[in-house]
Amino acid sequence: MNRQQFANTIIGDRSIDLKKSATAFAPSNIALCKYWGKRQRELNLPVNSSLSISLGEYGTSTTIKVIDSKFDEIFLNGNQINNNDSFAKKIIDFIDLLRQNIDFSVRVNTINNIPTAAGLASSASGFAALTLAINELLSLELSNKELSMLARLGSGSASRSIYDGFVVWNRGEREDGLDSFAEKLNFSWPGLCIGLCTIVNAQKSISSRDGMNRTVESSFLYQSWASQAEHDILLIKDAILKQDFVLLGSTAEHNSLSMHATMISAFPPVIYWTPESLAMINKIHLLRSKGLPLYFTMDAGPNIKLLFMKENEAEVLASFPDVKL
Ligand code: 2P0
Repeated sequence: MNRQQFANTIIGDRSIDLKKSATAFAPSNIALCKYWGKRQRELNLPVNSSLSISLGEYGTSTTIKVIDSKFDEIFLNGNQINNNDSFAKKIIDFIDLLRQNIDFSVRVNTINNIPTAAGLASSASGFAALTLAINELLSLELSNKELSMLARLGSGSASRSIYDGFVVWNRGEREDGLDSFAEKLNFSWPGLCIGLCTIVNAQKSISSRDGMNRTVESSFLYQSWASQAEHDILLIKDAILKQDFVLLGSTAEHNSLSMHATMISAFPPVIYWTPESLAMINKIHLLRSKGLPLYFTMDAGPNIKLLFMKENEAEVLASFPDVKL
């Protein structure tokens, strides 16, 4: 099955009522058990399941408006992007999948309140918000499960940004991808905090997509990564169920470090860390050795996300005054 056939299967024979415009918000998400590697590229089918927490009001707001023009117009944070730019192309390709043979053009306005492409997963919230906005624009009334599968075609991690709270993206087994979707875990953990430490607010040197493909192709550690991820996701679910912060923090940190170790063992290596990232990791470990329950996770970029409990917030802020909560 190709992407168009997959999108058509999800939309099925729903009747389409094209509105003039629609707006949707989707949160960014931070994976506690990471997605790193595809078993099938066309449909963004992952090797391993992943588990994330959504970031509340940090994310993407997307407005999509029908316009009287031959061409789509793509705006990012208020600036028009050339339609030949890879960012605009990905959005237009994605909308093409869902146009359903209706002849219309749109202006897409994407507003991120998180740094784009700095390891804070703006493509996740971006494709999730776009999927939600198109669902509204075409009056499709898709379920969250269906929305997560469509968002997955834009970017794998976008499947998780359809929901708030804790979210699991089940890897699925099927070749057609119809069992690879995200779902919300019905647990809340009000005292759990995520702090964003921006080390570099810049485009990354290698995209997640290229980085993960290279890792799958060339790392001899890749199979161990996949086995560890399937093990870690069970531990993290258990930690959430029991509200066991040390189990959650230690498993998430170990998972992230193992993902980075696997990336570094690709060739050419995929290295997102900078000296500043490593200095911050050392600082976290020093504070932990002195008794502060503080852990971290890192994605495909140099930035660090701190994991801690509300009762330790003052101590964390004293050591990391620039952290964003
Ligand atoms: C994650 N990342 O689970 C992992 C951890 C980055 C590191 O999902 O190729 O942008 O579009 O499916 O979703 C980033 O990868 O990649 C990602 P594609 P995506 O959050």
